[in-house]
Parts: sequence; structure tokens; C-alpha cells
Amino acid sequence: MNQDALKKMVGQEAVKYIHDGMVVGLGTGSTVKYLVEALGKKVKKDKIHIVGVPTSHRTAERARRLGIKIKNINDVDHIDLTIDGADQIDRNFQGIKGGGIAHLIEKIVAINSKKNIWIVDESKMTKYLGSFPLPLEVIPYGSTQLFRRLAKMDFHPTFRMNGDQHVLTHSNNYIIDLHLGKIKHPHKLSRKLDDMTGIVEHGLFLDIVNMVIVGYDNGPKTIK
Ligand code: ABF
Repeated sequence: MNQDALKKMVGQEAVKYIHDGMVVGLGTGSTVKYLVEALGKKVKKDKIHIVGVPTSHRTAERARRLGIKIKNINDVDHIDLTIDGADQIDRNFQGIKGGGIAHLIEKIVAINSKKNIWIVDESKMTKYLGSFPLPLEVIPYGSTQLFRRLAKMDFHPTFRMNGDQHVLTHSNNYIIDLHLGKIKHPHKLSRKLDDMTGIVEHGLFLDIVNMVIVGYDNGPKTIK
């Protein structure tokens, strides 16, 4: 099966965990696209009442178009379940997210959710995090000096650019990607980045996910 078919598989599998009356965090990315489409069909067919809390404009628009009621996180009392994609997941179920520049909003929604499920194709599973660049959302003011500091730490930073323009996040911040190769101690790195002024949020999602649904050729596998 190609990667897109595996993404569709897990997106459709995950909708089984969404029930009438739930407030559901809706992630961002190409795998979650299939979840939102399956959820739209389930809402119509089973006439269930769901409130979706989107993690990006893209997801919000797609959900609205499919008849899913959308609310801002500040307008809900709690989030029962968040389903999102991921860029990499290691054997301890730690993750890298943010390839889609939405990791700050995704992390805010995730840490305010009672349960988190990640849906990925098998290519995202890895022994160590790091071969996927680690995104940092950074404040534009002083980002040049921050970039130099990260380079001196041998974090191999690059600005996320679109031509000669900085890619801007939902909050109009910049993205710096760290090309680390292998992250052996993600918690130690997380603490180091949390202490650096100018970094709004990094894409290490540690001790957050409760369940991972992985797409394999012989079917979806629910782990953890
Ligand atoms: C999102 O899922 C982002 O954090 C991440 O970049 C993206 C990757 O997933 P996909 O391969 O489904 O686009 O949550």
C-alpha cells in the first residue's frame, strides 16, 4: 500500500474512538485530513453531536465544510479527545510534531485534552527521534541572534523559508528547524530549549500521547 492509503486507513480507524457529545481536538496534516472526512460522514450518518476544536485554519475550514461544529479552545469547558498526526514517534512514544508549522497550537490543544491519539503511517515510527528536523516556533525579534546561539550549540539550525520570505505561523512567528540527526535524550533537550529566550515552543511532544494507531500493509495497529 502507498503512504496515502496507509494514512487513509488510520484516519478512518481513528473515527471509531469519537462518540456522540464529545469535544474533539482536530489535528493538522495530511493524515488528519482523512479523519476529518470520516468524522464528517459519521456526523451526517449517525446524527451525532460533536464539537471540533481545530489546530489550524486548514483543519477548521475542512471540518466546517463537512458540517462539523467548530469552537475555539477558549469557548469549551474541556476536550475529551484529540486526534492528530505526527512527524516521528520513537519506541517510548515520544514524538516530533510541527512539520506543518502548527505545533504550538497543537501542543496547547493536546495538553488540554483528556486523551490524545496520534495517527500515522508506518514510516513515522523510528528508534530515535531527530532524523526529522525539530521545529521551533520563535519570536521574530532577535531571531538572528537566537539562530547564531543555536548554531554555536551544534544544533544545525535553518530558518523555514518560502523563497526569500520567512514562513509565518498562526501567531505570525518564525520557524527554525534543528537538524539534529539523532536525539538520544529528548527530555534533556526539551529542558534546554525551554530555557532559551525567544523560543515560543518546540516540536518535542513528550509524555503526551495515550494511544498510537499505525498504518501497516496488513492493517491498522493500535499500540500503547
Ligand atoms: C501534524 O501532523 C503536524 O504536527 C505534523 O507535521 C503533521 C504530519 O503528519 P502528516 O504526515 O499526516 O501530514 O500534526
